[in-house]
Amino acid sequence: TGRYDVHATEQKWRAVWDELDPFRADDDSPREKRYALTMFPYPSGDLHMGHAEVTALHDVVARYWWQRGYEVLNPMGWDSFGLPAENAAIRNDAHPADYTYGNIATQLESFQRYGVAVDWSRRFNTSDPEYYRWTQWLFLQLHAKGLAYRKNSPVNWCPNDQTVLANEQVVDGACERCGAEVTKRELTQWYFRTTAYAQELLDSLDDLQPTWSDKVVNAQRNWIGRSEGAHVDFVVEGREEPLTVYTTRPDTLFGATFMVVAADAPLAAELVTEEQAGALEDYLVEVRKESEINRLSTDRPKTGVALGRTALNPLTGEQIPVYAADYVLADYGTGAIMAVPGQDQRDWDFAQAFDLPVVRTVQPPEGFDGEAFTGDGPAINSANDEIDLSGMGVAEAKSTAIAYLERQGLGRGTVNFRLRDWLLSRQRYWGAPIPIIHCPTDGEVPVPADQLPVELPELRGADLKPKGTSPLGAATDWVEVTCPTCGGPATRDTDTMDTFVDSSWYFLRYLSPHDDTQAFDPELARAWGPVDLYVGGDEHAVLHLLYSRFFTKALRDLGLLDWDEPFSAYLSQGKVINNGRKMSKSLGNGVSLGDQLSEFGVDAVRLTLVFASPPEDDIDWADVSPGGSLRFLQRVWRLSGDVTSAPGTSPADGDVALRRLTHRTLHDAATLVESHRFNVVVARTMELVNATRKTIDTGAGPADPAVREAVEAVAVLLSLVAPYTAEEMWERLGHQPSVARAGWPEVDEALLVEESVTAVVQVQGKVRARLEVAPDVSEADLEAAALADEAVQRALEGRTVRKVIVRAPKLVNIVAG
Ligand code: ANZ
Repeated sequence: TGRYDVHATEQKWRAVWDELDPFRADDDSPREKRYALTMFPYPSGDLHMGHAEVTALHDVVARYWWQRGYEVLNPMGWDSFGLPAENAAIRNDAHPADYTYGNIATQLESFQRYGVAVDWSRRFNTSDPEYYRWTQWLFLQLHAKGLAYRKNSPVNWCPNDQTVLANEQVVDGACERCGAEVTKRELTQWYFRTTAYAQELLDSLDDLQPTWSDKVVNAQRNWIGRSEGAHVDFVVEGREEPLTVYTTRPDTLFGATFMVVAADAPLAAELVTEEQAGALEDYLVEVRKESEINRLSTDRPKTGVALGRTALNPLTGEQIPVYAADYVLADYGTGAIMAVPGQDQRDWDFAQAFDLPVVRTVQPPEGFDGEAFTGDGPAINSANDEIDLSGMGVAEAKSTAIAYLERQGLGRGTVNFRLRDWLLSRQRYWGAPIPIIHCPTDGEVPVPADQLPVELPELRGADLKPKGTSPLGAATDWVEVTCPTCGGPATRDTDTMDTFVDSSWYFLRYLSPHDDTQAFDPELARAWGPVDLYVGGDEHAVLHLLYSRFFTKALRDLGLLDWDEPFSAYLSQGKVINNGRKMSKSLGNGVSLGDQLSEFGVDAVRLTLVFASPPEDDIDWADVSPGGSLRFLQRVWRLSGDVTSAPGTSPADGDVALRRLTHRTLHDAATLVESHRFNVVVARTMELVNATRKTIDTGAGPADPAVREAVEAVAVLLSLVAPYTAEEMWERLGHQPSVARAGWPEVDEALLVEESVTAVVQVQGKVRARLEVAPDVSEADLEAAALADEAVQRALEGRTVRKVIVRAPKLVNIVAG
């Protein structure tokens, strides 16, 4: 009867939901709390398929938690500082806020149309002064603890965006954002001391491993990059200070035939002799053009310059030459290495290029015809009068060498991390200003808390053009201030913060988004946090997750938070692709979310995204059928119109087979949602729909109370995935909205039990009967049933039962004599 008008249904329920606000999270609720979070969007245009996917998947869990009786916090806001808005402002002679807030309005409308289960009362934008006031405040807390500091060092520089980049933002030597090749520049910049937490950031990954994907955990592990090795001191001829190197292979010290210093480290300039100074200078010009990845690459010809000095290998007693080269990085380890060409391929290549000796200190296996041998094997050529490593494997030789070096005062065992401090200052406009005042007398002076936020000065259009220094510098009225300490003339810091700072704590702001007395309420953080499930993309596996983890630990140590980790579980969703390729403008294979929604409706698109694959996998839009999803939704909608029993009818006397399937489906769906197998939940719901249709058409009929029970279960199951259709069904079934808060139907355990199993009854070892019994039959009942069976009684005629062995529910063995 009637026709399912998808778009009219959407209109209708949006209005009802606006009124009911079913997903408003109540801080004072007595229910158990759950915090569900998706990575907040960046406002670049309208929503796309990626947003549709992540929110559809995430909604399954948030909505499920509501149905299970939790109080659920599922907030959303906008990560609204950043370069695209600034570039648009330059192009259009506008203000970045125009682009930003225009797109936010568009996206908000689209999210509401999409029916996400969000508490909209908590939304905020990171570019709102009410928000970045607290970003600045948190920066100052870290600054006070020595966790934010300034230093001068070579930094990654994007020549296109004209700003520095954190190491994490350089991908294969290119700017993560625009793809331009990244170069190095010497600059004074702000850093967060992430390295202070390197070990803890690594250790806590063990606890996260079960609820985070291996892929993400491993990416974080590699990024932190812990290695164990030693610092070894080499005496340099004509210099008082030793030249200290970091090595992970102190066992190979006998094979160190030369040394290499990073060409761009101050050390190189300091060590170089007058004769070689010019050569080093020329070489440096070349080096500055190279990206880090290129520099470390093994398959690149080795270049370098002799510094004109030698150092003493403490184990061989040989004087070995010292070079400067670009394959050693200035900011890793000590910026200098002992080169062991026999065991390290880059050193091997350098030795070949510069005609330097190779001494193997590990015996390669027989038949080895490679160059450097990096594997394990017995030590060779590794003995002098005081230490003999001969024959030891790498691990033993390492610890023996370290112990010796420590005894002799020549070195010490150390742990090293690849993780660098987080470079956070940017020379761009559209970010949170760094709340520091530079005073000629008092140095770095924090802006007093009661003067926060330091709001951005009004700049627009061409004012924002990248010029290598921050555009904020041009706002002289804004820059020139009086020092809060001495009252003398001073200047504001003109850099803004990396937008990753904004997103490192946003999950805390949702707890009390309108609080103008504090960044977040520690009580509420205790009540709601940490985030129970975080859903987002793999592209943030390193940057955002690591930075948020750092912030959480730092805030804990500041006494502001009592969690150790921000995200208890992390689900990384796959991408939506098309025809096997990432959607992109240049390939012309983009799929417009708006078009899909207009053609098939919200629910069909959501259902398609959830049903297509396990959430971690990519979805190829060419392989799925939103039309099929829509037809399915029409079928379930018709089911709800077919039910003729009254609401509240007891299902007790209903068709047992259908009842069993309903309860089994509800039971399994719960486990499936909890293990994030959302696509299977949909498949199981489809089975239930088919069985219900059959019961109506060719079985017990539409009046059977089991039919109502089944269709109501379908409505609740679909409320996780297709909220509009579920709501419409619920109304047609005679209920008040909202089905989203109807509650998960109670599962009757008795209906989960398999109907019966066959028990075999033996008398004197011979099978005499087979009984259909309940799977949970007691031993006593099974024995009684066996003894009462006619065939068994016949077999026992004239004998006495001596012993009955019962193995419920499968076997009864009767011994008689
Ligand atoms: C001698 C040696 C012999 C090394 C050998 C390796 C193999 P990870 O594991 O990444 O920490 N190294 C140290 N500082 C460096 C720098 N600033 N730039 C480039 N390379 C550097 O690697 C540590 C190893 O990388 C160190 O151990 C050092 O080379 C090199 F058979 O020392 B090794």
